[in-house]
Amino acid sequence: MISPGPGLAVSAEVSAALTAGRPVVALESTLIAHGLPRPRNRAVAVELEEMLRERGVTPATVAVIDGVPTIGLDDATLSRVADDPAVAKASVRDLPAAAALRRTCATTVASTSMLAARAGIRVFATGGLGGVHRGAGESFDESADLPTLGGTPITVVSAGVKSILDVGATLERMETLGITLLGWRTSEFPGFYLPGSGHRLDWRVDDARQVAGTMAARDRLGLTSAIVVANPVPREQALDPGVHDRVLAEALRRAEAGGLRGKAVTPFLLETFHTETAGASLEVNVAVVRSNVAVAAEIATAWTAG
Ligand code: PSU
Ligand code: MN
Repeated sequence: MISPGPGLAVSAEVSAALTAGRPVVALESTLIAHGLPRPRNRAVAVELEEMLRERGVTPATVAVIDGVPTIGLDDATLSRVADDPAVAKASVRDLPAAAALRRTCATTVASTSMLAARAGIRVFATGGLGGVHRGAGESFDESADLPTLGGTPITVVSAGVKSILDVGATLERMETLGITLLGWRTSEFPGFYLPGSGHRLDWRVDDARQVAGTMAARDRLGLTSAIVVANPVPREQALDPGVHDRVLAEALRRAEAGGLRGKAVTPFLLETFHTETAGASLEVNVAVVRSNVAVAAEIATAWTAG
């Protein structure tokens, strides 16, 4: 029997699926509210949920609605999160204040993982994880996604970490934090907009049953850390590497010149990519998330099949 932790609202649909042991995949809302431009963002949010339903999987989009961490949004709430520019970005540390002040917030990989795990959900699909930013040795800018995943027993499907980050440093931190890292049909860590990052992976899996087996073994060992399944963007849908490198340099220069700090950095870099590539990076970002949702559906199905 699933008993969601207190302080959560779990939709009837998600709650019924969990209780019956049917597959459920969590989806985050920061990607929707702050990672993709309006109005495309709402269409993508709806499409991702439909993709899961077509595969017999219950979608559980997570957000904070009027202060209440909510697992599984109805159409009106999903539209509100996508459409309202006042919706804030909430990591784990923001949840208590958002609850007390009854704010509506989008949840990051960190807060979505923590809330989904608390509701009994085992699999989550996103685009790319947050990680260690370039220049973090000075700025100390490391996403709260990493330490949260170090202590949250969920399986996250992502296309690696966003290439705007220091990928090598992020991999080192994932090692330190005990996050299990599996390459999905690859031995190279993916580069979000690009299929590869040049960094090798220790573990490769080729089907969802191997991931479910890894999850079961993790549980038997009493570990409470996340498993990250790194799924490269399909090669034919990736960004042109030359365009990628040029735009990345420009985006980093603008972030530096603008003195950007804190949680504004990642949305700024992503938006600069979308404008500077005339929407090409946006299409890649959407392709990345679709591909991750498809893999997450397979994993959630394999997990419930036992
Ligand atoms: N993946 C995407 N687009 C996004 C994000 C991930 O394709 O916008 C979001 C996630 O919510 C992730 C956040 O948790 O970016 C990281 O933000 P920060 O670096 O401030 O922790
Ligand atoms: Mn940061």
